[in-house]
Formats: sequence, C-alpha cells, structure tokens
Amino acid sequence: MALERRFPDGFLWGTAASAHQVEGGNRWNDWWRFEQQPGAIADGTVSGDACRHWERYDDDFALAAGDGHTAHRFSLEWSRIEPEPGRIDAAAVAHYHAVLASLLRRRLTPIVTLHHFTLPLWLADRGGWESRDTIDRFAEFVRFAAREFGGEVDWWCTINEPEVYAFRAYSEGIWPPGRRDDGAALAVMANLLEAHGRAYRILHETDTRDADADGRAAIVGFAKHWVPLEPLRTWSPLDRLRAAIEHRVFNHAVAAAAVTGTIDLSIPGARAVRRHVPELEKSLDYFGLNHYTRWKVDAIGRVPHVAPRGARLTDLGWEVHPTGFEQALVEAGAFGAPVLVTENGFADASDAFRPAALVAYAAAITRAIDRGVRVLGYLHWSLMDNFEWADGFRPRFGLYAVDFGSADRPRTPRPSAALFARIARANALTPEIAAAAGEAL
Ligand code: IFM
Repeated sequence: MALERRFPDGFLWGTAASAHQVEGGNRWNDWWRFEQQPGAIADGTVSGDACRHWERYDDDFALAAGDGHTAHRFSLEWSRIEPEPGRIDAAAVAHYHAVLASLLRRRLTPIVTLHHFTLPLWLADRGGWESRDTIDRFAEFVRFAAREFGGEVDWWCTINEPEVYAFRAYSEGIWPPGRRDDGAALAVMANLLEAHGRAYRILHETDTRDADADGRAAIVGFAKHWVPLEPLRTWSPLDRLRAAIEHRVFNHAVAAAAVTGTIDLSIPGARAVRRHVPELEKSLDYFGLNHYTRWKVDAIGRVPHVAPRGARLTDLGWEVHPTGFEQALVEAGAFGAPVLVTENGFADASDAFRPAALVAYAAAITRAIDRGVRVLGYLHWSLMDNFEWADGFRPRFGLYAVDFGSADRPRTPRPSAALFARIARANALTPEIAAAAGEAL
C-alpha cells in the first residue's frame, strides 16, 4: 500500500459478540437445552462456561480499550433478564448496568443487540418466532430495555441476522428448534422483520435520553448478514436462477422490507409471505452489515454453496474475499442508510492470514467510501474466541485466543490484536501498518 488512507473522523472501531457465545452459564435459553442433545454440536462441546465473560467482562473491556477500540457491540440475554414470563431478574439487570458502566468508563460506545439467536425457554416452548405472540413479548422486552438502559445506551441493534436464524433453525434444522420446513422459515423471517419494525418505533418513543449528549438519543438498526451469491457456472441457467432466487430472499428482500415496509418472501415450493407492516417503513437509522464471505451457487451439486476453486479459505472453509466485502458495502449502502459494519471476521486459529485480511478488508472499506458509501464504523468479530453455535468451540474468531481447557479461560493476544490496535489508533491504514501485516492477500 503506497498511500495513507484515513477513515472519517469519529469512525467507530471495535469488536462484536453475543451473550450466549461468551458469557457462560446461560442455562435458561433454548440454545442451552438444544446443545445437550448428542450430535447437536459438531465438535461435541456445549457452551457451558463459554469465556466466563459474565465474570470477566471488565478485564475484557480493558483489553479492548487498551487496544484503542472506541466501541463494543454485545447482546442483552433476554432469558437472564426475564427467566419466567413477566418476572424481571433484578440481579441480571444490575449486571448489565455494570457492564454498561464498565464500557462507558473505558470510553467504549455500547452498541446493544436485543435479540441474537437465543430465546428464553418459556417463550421457545410457546412456539418461539413461529408464534405472532412472540412479536408482542419481544416488543415488551424492548420497551423494558429502552426504559431501563436508555440513559446509558444510544446505539441499538434490534435483531441479529433474521435471515440466518430463520434458515438455520427452520429450514436446515441445525439450530433450535431444529425444524426443516421452508415455509416455516419464511414465516419466522417475516415475524422477525415485523418485530424489528415494532422495536424501531418503541426505541425511538421510549429512549429519549441522549447518553453521550450528541443530540441523538436512539440510533436504531438491525444486523443483516449480507452474502454475495453468484452462479458457480455463469453459463448455467440453473445456477444463475438459483443464485438470483437466493440473493433475492436472503439479501435483497430483508433489506428492502426495512425501507419500504413490505415483506415479500418467496422460494420455490414454499408458501410465500407477503404483507405490509407500516412500522417497518424507513426503520433503519443505520444498516448493520455482517459480512464474512461470498458463495458460489451450484444448483445441481450435492452441496449448493461452494467456495471457488483455489480460493484462500478460513478454518470453516469460508473464502477470504475482500472484493466481496466492498461489494456488500456498496449494495447495503444503496438502501439509503449509512452502514455500520456490525460484524466481520475470520476463523483462523493460527492467525496465519488474519493480519493481512484485516488490512485488505479495511482497504475495501476505504474503496467503498470512495464509491459514496457512508460507513460509520467497523466491529470485528470477535474480541476473543467463543462458542460458534452448532460448530462449537473449534472455529477461532478471536483477536485474543482463549484457552478453553483452563478453568479461568486465560486470554492471549494473537498478532492480529496489535495490528487491529494500530489501525484503530491511527484511524488510518498506513504503508507501515500494511507492511506489518506481512504478505498482502
Ligand atoms: O458467530 C456468529 C455470530 O453469532 C453471528 N454472525 C456470524 C458469526 C460467525 O459465524
């Protein structure tokens, strides 16, 4: 990299995580119960004590602040706050106030997710997101969170990856409740989108306290997993058709719903969902973009999504492809709201290519900015290794390695932690930083 590339003033640098993946001891949600079934988790692990972040959050935020981060995204665990219908657990609420106080003391802007894949058991047992009643229960939870935490929080992320959740849990059946029914997946996705719209209005009505006195009391978006889906064989009408259908339902329809208010979800062979939800219209103050890889779509193969031959792959077999990230930023930006990268990261236990990838992906952001996308910040997934859902603890996404074999879960920085710190502190990519990352991707 020959030239220095600066990021906009106030650009947010930090990491993202979710409660169940790091806290430990989240035994009152549907994931905990699901993990106990033999074969549910690929490497045979369970979330258990996870990273013990429930006890160690303050030390973890000290690491982040010491590395020049300015923001941190985390989720409130609904099942801890409301372990039984209508009963608020005062100790859990006090805990999250302490978490927020720790972040604020360290000048880390909190970005709070309200639903990140887990449901309280009592709600999962009443039909979870297939039931419209869950939308109402979620609305009440959001109102509670806005009242309770609004004085400390301005940035809210309503729902993480509605599309991933719906397909993994209701179509592939590899997440709780383990259903395999495309029609149910579409219905669940629609309910999650409706819930986002409701939450957007509630947060703006209820959180009127401007925590950082910048004139904005509530800044609300969702986190959308954006995956470029391209035909494996561009000459194949079947690959092209399947890629187009999947792109439409997985990427475009989700983002469009939050702009137009119209939910329009269809896939061949499943009952389509079409409805207009007024609360959903213009319900993004920012577009939360989660991006990891692109997939080539093979309409006739045994495995429908594959990485291109010869591509550099993460430990999960996901292609490292910075140009796809630039494309995702541009496509997300086209929906009109500024984009916050709410997640991006790499399963790379040996940190073999993460430093170079960090530089290449940051460079992709600068190119997207040059193309007119307003990018507000970048949150790396993740500060430390954590519980990767049905893949267990094997994939290592952390800037810090966690020793899960040791009772107190020691954290050790990977070289990437220092490299990311240099980018965050400089708020720039410099030739020196690029050189420090080693060989370019
Ligand atoms: O770990 C997940 C996270 O919970 C949601 N987005 C993708 C990450 C990596 O798979």
